Amino acid sequence: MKQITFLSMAAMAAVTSHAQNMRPNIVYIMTDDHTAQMLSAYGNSYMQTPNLDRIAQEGVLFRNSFVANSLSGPSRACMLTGKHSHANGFTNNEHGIFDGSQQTMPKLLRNAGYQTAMIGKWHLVSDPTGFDHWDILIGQGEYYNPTFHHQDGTKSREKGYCTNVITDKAISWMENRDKERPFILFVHHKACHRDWLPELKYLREFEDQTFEKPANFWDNWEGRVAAQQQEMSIASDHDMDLVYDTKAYLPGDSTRLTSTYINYVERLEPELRKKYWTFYDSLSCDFKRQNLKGKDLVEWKYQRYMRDYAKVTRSLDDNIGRLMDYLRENGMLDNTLVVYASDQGFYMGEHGWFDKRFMYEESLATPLLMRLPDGYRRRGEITEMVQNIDYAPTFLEMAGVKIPSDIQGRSLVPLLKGEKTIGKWRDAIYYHYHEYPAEHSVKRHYGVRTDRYKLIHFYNDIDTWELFDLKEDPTEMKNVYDDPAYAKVRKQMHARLRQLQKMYNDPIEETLAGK
Ligand code: SGN
Ligand code: CA
Repeated sequence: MKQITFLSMAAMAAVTSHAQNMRPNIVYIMTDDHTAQMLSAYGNSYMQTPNLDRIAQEGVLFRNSFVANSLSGPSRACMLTGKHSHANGFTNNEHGIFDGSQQTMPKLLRNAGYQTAMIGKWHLVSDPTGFDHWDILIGQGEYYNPTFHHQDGTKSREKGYCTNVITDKAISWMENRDKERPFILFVHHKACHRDWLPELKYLREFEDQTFEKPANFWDNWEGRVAAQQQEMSIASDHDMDLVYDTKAYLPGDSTRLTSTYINYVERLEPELRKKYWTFYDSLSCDFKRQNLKGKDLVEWKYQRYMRDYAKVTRSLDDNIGRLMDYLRENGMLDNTLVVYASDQGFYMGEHGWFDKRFMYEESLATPLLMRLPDGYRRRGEITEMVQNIDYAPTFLEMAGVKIPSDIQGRSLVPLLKGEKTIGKWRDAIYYHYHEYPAEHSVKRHYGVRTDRYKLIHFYNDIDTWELFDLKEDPTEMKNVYDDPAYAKVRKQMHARLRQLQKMYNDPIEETLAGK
């Protein structure tokens, strides 16, 4: 009898260790401000991204992938906690300090035996918690020879282009990890954030390309009061700065040489710096000579913006390839979930804008691609609505860790296994943006999006509602909130919004109503 017990325990131990060995590694790659319009797997892209596309070809592409709050720090906090901003406490970049003592997904994975590492842009102000290893950029970080804040408290300037340096660090950490245990590695790039400083080998890339402006570039924001008051317009020199953003300066002008922009470039070694200035000096001279005005000037700014963003994204795609090659060559792909996401989407001229923040489609969305480990059979496009609060429960479930009941996101595992979800998946997502007053002047707002409609309330020093019919008006040019034909939809969407605010425990609408 005793022997049987002994045997069954041994067998159990074997099963457990087998199950443990099957726990996938997770490589979570997140970029900054990379948008689906600049990722060819999404179609209609302004540029080719072959390495990113390969992840989608071999895995899955989420067609309806959204964030809960379209801004860096808040988005990262949602991802780490699986909770909306009001619940994790980090609502905005300006005043937020992430409470690192709270429950996070990396902490739960670490408790379950995972090795945890965070490399690159962190942007949550307090030091990272829950990681065996971290090595982060300070704030937004720098493109050239970026300074890193190391786990031992020291800081040092690392040689190279930021996207390459982050990839090098990620690979080196994987090389030196404990190969007996699963891991989760967060690789957080600075690319493609403003002010789009290219890797020097790509300075001339895309220079022959003319990008076609989106059809709603000259949007006058009629019927959308908050949109009229933003400060993220490409046409406006106040919003998109000629020197900082589009690098049009008077070469040798010393007043220009004191700007933040110059300081970023001065980080380069003298030889590379010379190469940089030679290129942009010549562009600037050409710009002055043309003496552009009105729409011609805006067109010039648009092309500069698109070209530099594309250059930065080109280096990013190269580095995705490099990281994937490492996983492939080391035989890790069968047992690794690779996730590619951005902290939010971005405007590439839609509505005349750059930046993000609004609950309109381009910045509510984020690219989301996954290459799946063995045992997850779904391939191709997934159309269910997913959100960045879903990543935490997904990783926990895949790692065999119980999902705590206070996590607000939903595990994507049923979708990744190819299970039928008809009638079982969410039919609406909730969004809440809090950072106002702040740069780019986007009013505070919250809202609900279903597969067909979107209702948004802008509040604080404004009180306006917007309703869009995404089928009839996919580019959100026509606010139908006051259109009698939509009275019923409006009522239904209000009810759905109240339900979601209740479900997620965000009392904002009641607070505003003075209840
Ligand atoms: C910086 C940028 C803004 C950007 C915010 C937030 N200005 O402040 O354009 O909206 O970051 O971006 S810059 O002059 O510093 O480039 S986020 O992605 O980090 O949330
Ligand atoms: Ca961002």
